[in-house]
Amino acid sequence: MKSLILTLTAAVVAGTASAGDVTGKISLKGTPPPEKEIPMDPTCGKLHGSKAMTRFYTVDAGGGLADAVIYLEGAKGGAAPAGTVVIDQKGCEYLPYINSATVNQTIKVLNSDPAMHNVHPTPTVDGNKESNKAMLPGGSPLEFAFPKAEKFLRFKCDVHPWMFSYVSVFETPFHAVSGKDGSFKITGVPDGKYKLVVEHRKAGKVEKEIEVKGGAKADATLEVK
Ligand SMILES: [Cu+2]
Repeated sequence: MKSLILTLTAAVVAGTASAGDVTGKISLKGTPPPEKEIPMDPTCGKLHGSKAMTRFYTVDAGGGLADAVIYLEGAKGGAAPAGTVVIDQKGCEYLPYINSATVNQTIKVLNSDPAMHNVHPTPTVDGNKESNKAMLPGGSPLEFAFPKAEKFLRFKCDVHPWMFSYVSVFETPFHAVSGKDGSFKITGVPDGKYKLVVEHRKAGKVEKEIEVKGGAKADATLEVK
């Protein structure tokens, strides 16, 4: 009872516990090397339509870098992961290329192609299970979940050796992937001080200390390696 009263008093003194969104833009400095054309087989070439290219650096006209993973390192609290991470196989490519998930969150893989794929996650952290499942055209979605944190956990297709997608799995629910313009949003972050980390498969990593007070803005720049 005593601790309950103390807790209530603390809440009254602090006012309403506040949370907000951490938003910002990830930019790329430098000129990335040109992407390479992916030599697809004729069936996939037709399904893909346009030229298939690697997606190492996806940068828009304003210098915004897509596919960077942003997270609040070690941050506790927050809601359980909402919803499902969905990865589609379309035009013999995984979409999105880069994803983020919370441990044990459902990752659903679809097949929108009239072609067979083979979904093969290849985790490297103990406790995360490798599996390998064929997926016929129109097949039911496959579901995966990983109990351990792992950065850039790779999914590949054994039928099409160029097909890759990566899912970064976190203990904390506070993570996001930057969109086409480099922008990102991590929702519902309780007020406090955090270490924000930005990581990109090719451009490496930057960290910055941020303070959230009903939300925060945090831009970051990565450099071409
Ligand atoms: Cu495939």
